[in-house]
Amino acid sequence: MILDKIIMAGPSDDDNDTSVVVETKPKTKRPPLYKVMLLNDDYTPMEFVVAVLERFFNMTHAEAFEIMLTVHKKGVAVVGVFSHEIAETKVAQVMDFARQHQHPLQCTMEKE
Ligand code: TYC
Repeated sequence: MILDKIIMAGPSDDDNDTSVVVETKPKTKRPPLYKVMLLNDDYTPMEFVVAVLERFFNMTHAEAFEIMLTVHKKGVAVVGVFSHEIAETKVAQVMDFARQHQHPLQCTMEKE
């Protein structure tokens, strides 16, 4: 915690000063975080989604398979939480990779 000492001096600085210690919040704000989500569809092969999660989200095969099944059953799942810039990069990488393979897989981001 930062302590700011404010000296309230009288007009003539005649040694009747009043000192007030004011506590101020440190104003270092953490950057906002963004959830990256994968959406289900009826056409993207399960193994392709698993490969995406392994390649771009550094998951093991078992982790990737589990998250893929969650998306398949529930329609959507958070696959990672990142800074705005990293989240944007992940979304672009997934969307490019899906487009290259002509799969309709959708990846989006949303502020946490
Ligand atoms: N529902 C797809 C299928 O049955 C699999 C799938 C899972 C697709 C997750 C997209 O994000 C997804 N082939």
